[in-house]
Amino acid sequence: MRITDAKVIVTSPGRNFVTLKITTSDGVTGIGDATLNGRELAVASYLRDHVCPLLIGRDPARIEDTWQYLYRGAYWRRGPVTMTAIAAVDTALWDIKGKVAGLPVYQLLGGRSRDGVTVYGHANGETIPEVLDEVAKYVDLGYRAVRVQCGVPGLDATYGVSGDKMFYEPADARLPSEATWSTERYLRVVPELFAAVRDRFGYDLHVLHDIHHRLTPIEAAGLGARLQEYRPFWLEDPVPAELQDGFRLIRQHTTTPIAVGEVFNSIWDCEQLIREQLIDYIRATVVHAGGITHLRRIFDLAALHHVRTGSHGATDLSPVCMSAALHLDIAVPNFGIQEYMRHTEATDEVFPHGYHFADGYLHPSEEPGLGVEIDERLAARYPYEPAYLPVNRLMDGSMHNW
Ligand code: CS2
Ligand code: MG
Repeated sequence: MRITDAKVIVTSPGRNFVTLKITTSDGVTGIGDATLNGRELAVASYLRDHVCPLLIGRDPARIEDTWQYLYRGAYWRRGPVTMTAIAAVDTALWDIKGKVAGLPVYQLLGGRSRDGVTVYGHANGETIPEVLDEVAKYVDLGYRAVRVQCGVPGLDATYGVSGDKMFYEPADARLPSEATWSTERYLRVVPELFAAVRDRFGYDLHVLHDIHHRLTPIEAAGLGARLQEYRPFWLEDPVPAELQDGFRLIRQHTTTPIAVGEVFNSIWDCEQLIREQLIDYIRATVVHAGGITHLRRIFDLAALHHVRTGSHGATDLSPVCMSAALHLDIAVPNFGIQEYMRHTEATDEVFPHGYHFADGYLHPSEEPGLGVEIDERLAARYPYEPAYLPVNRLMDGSMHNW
């Protein structure tokens, strides 16, 4: 069996997705998510212009060798574009391997370690009462875990709060929209939010919150200590994580669990964080961290250091990524939780898949491979539309982190 075709499909059923489709001489096909929100065409070009030509004629069964060939062969290693492109190839090859073996991919990863993949939904609102009503909807749907995000009085917009409650799409404009940020106002609201959630829903529900890279380590330390009584399941991305040492400062002041890593693209982005147990959950994903092959290495390193998985699962990661993530989630020994921002009906129609939600869990497809396909005819109806993530400025106009 040889790879005979590798093509990139860019489609925008409500938001942009990039998908790699690999076809073999036996007619078996595999797909991989290559979506990088706000920089989609960079990955599409990296694949079309620099990777796909190298795949033709290769043995699709040689997943590890292809991974090493693309990683080492690039010379310029790592980075979100390169690792998202490699991830798409890797994911597509695992899809093919599962189809050829006649097994769902998780069976090739050691089989089930659990009955289902615990997921969390996103409750958000401009005000705390609005958030509480959204939490109630997720509890009614059977979720065991909910992320809570609310508006900050005096700020027009903030991360995680959107008009559409079920489908959060941050890439909201053809040029980056500009939001204003105030750490002081934010730090006043979050403890009130947690107190209200615990007061109404008690302590059996897992409650998560995403700080989205906006604090300094000492600010995050203070917030973690302040929230301790409300037992957050995790505080996510408390600070930008280029400085892995910075998390030592947070750890000195609070036992509130920390999750980080959705923007990471290789094991080296988190090696110190994991080795020194500076975090409790690693959020790296199949689509941005080099695919199933590399993400499994990250998860295995995490397992050695008491760190659990908590993969990113936002709307801008396609159902192809979610399908692949669930095969890892159901198999790894140190699974923590899986983010599950639902996709729109239009997206689900373009990417028919076999995973399903029941009783607070997502269940991977039992079909051979990943259990997801792309309807190319339907995909062609949704041409690419430029869309950028917002940027954040402080009240004085200084650039901050969105
Ligand atoms: C967020 C994402 O889901 C999350 O935890 O951090 O919504 C993130 O903002 C987007 O994936 C960026 O494209
Ligand atoms: Mg996040």
